[in-house]
Amino acid sequence: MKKAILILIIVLFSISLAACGGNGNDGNNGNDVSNGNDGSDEVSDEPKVLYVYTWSEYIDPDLYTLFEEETGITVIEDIFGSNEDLYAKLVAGAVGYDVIVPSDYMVAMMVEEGMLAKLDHSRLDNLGNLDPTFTDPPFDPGMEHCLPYFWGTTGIGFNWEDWDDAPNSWAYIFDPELAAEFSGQISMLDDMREAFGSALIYLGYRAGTTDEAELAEARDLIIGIKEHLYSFESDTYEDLMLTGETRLAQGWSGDIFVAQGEDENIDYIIPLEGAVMWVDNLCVTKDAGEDPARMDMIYQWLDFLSRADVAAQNTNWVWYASPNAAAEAGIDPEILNYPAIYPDDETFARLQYLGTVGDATEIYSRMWTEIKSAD
Ligand code: N2P
Repeated sequence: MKKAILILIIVLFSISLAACGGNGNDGNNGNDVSNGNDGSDEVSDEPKVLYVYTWSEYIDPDLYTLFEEETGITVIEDIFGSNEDLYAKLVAGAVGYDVIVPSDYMVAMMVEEGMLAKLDHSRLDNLGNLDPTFTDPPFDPGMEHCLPYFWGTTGIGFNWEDWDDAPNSWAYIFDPELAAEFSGQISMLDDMREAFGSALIYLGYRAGTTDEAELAEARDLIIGIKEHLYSFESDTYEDLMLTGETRLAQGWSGDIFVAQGEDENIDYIIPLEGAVMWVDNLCVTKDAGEDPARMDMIYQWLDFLSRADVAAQNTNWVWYASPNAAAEAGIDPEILNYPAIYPDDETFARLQYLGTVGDATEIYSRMWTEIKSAD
């Protein structure tokens, strides 16, 4: 990872970081996944359970087993499909989740709203493994609340059976004439900020704009191609590509590369117009932070994931780029040298963070509903 480029990333994020604010999200019903731990010091025979709330297929499942063998702690995973789903669930009162995995802009929102616990760095032995470029992010200065987990981009998944040259433009999804060629066989992420982000980039606007007219243009663009979509889908879109039900997908780099492992014709491209990049983070919920017994398990989990061998194994399974510098020696060279995973300078210059949008979240939410309900 070239330093100048990474500094550029941070600067770009800083620019896109607008004032944080509530997003007026209604949320869904609260959920209590409490592990019944009362935080007392009494020795207990109760099984030790850690609850994580994360994205689908975002960890090598063998690592849950290894962690349990080493510590006796069982990890129970619950899945969300977007940062907004995660936020809504917590705001609605869900308690019991220990570690959550929000992206950059959502970390900033959650910090602003006091939803995250602070980390005691003295309890994390492996912090030195992290690439310094990721240890003072603008969305969480000094990693006060979260540790970086993986980073990646949002581009286009495609199947080489359909192409002589790769579909290197968002036009293949957003231009109605081009999209008609794969009518009914295109998926977009069921993710408000990501859907708008790619559409805005195609239109030449900032992925995290707060301008209502620009957002309306992006909304109309998506509504204009909606008839050609198979679905909005974030958790299983790579499976739809594998079964051939979809031929093009707006998607996240690693998910599509994992599908490529099962079908070599599937590939991923960062379009010429540019793309969104994100950093996902391991954060601790406020309620977990108030329980010393839960925090004991959480520090073990965060430190385990930050170990060089564990981070390398994890990257080799998920195919997302790791912020763990010490892991590089153990990462498959094919991944390290893959430009769509570790982009070159020229590609990096075309990437942007979504950034927080403050009160404009309400505009996004309203227009996202309009997109979803359009015929
Ligand atoms: C993994 C999803 C990656 C999360 N399946 C994108 N922020």
